[in-house]
Amino acid sequence: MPETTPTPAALPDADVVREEMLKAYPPKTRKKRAKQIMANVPDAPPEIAANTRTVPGIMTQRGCTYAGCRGVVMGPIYDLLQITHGPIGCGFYAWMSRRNLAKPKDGGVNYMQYCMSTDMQEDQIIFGGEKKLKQAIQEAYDIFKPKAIAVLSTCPVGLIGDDVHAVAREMKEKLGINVMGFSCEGYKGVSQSAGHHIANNGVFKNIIGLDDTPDEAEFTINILGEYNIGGDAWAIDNLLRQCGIHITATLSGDVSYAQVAKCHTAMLNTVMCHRSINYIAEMMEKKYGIPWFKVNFIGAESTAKSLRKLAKYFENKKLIDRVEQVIGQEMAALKPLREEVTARCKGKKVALFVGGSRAHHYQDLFEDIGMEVVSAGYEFAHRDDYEGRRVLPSIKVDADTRNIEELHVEQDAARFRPRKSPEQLEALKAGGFSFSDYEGMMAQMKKGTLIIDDISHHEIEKLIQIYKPDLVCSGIKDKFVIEKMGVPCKQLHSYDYGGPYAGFAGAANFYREIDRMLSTKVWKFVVPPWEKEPQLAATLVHPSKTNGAKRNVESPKAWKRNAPPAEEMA
Ligand code: CFM
Repeated sequence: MPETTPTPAALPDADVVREEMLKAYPPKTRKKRAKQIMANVPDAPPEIAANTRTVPGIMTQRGCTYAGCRGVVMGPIYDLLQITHGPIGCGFYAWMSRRNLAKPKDGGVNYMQYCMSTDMQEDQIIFGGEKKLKQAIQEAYDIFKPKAIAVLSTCPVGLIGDDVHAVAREMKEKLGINVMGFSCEGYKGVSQSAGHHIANNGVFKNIIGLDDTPDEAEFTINILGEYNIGGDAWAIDNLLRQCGIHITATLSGDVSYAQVAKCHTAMLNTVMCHRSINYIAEMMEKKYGIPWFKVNFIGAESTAKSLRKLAKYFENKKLIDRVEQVIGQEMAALKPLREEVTARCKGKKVALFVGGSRAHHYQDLFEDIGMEVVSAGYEFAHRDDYEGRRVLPSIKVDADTRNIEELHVEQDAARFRPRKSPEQLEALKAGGFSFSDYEGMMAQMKKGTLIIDDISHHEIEKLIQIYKPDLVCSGIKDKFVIEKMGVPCKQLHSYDYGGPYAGFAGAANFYREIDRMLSTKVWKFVVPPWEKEPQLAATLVHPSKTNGAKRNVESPKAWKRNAPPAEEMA
């Protein structure tokens, strides 16, 4: 995007909005948040403080390390029996609370329907839980006879020092199946992101490479970082089948243990969610010689782009023609709906605050129907997801990241097999192909849009007052606050029970959904509770200046009155 890209006319000045957001905070919080709220410059993305500790009390959307490991990456491997070692609450919250769907193939079992936990009690917290863990593994084995068992640790496990790895080794020996431990205690990192990394390490060490039998297909790929939320992986699979491309494994969405074990035999790794799985892509490249590149199957235009990239990689005329034919058919079928929805949605404003990749991916879907992204941010992504992978060497390793093991990976003497010759790779690169790269969210967003990392409730409220977006995309923790302010909120984690939204078929679902949400008249009838009832608001005053806390009582509608009018901010 050229430097001269104009700031969209309707956008308030991002720097002014930023000041407005920050001014309510106490000095320390203000200083920290100032590094996480940025006016975007697409050609020279500013450095953003991402993947740092959340300020306590700001009402973050983030989850914990255990959630990232157990819930996100491991959970969807449907026939891997997974036991949460910890009190029952953590296990319960990883039980079908994320909409990752699975249909086991060939009569396979599906353990995702179960919630298995050691249900630690006070006794184990005081005297240790290893004995109970062994019993649980034995019991699970006796009942289910699974191919493999994973043990996922929650906070108390690390605090009391249970050695889940020693227990796993012992039970592996005893039962003769793969038993693996994960030290993914909730506190291990600043968010679920640390859990992704721990899961990637565990899957790479303990599962990938166990079966060297390749799938019999001409073009085999893995989709890394696609979790089949609302059936997205199925939509992608259908599309790729039409083109003649075979998926060896989708990590991790509707995937079996056996598929993961042989995924190193594929000819290519494509990466959807860079944040959660770039580690596996990198490690597989080093060990097995599989190249990877970034794709995005969210949005019709980006799906077409990703398909073309795939066809180009395989350098096969028949495949290239087939892909063009599929794109042509699908785009033509989508056209009437896309035009109809665009006519109503064009120019409407949207803000997205989701996870570590969707806040970026879904911008393409909104672009399909002419909507304008005014602000976006991730919950827990790292600087490379904002600014692009070229900043990787300059990311400081702090105490929190040092906590997580970095695997030392080397070429596999017997199984390293470059999928392309150096000449072929060079020719592809010369043709504009980029391998092992992700340019990040900021390069794609317009100049002067507002980037907010780990957004707080206060900032969301300010954002809505100032930008008056027509739609916000977020998660369950914010959804109802946003909707009580009279703005529709689309959950982009669970999809609000909808989906799939991937591929061309998914794009059609999304266009319809957004059109409905923006066209309904209900939002103007919403009167938020704080307009009906008086609100108490406290102001911090330095103790030397007062004998007690100063208290302001805001009248109804005060929050609205106190907000600067949008025109002033423009
Ligand atoms: Fe990747 Fe995800 Fe996401 Fe993520 Fe997630 Fe998710 Fe997400 Mo919720 S792996 S970073 S930890 S795409 S659960 S399927 S929707 S926050 S944007």
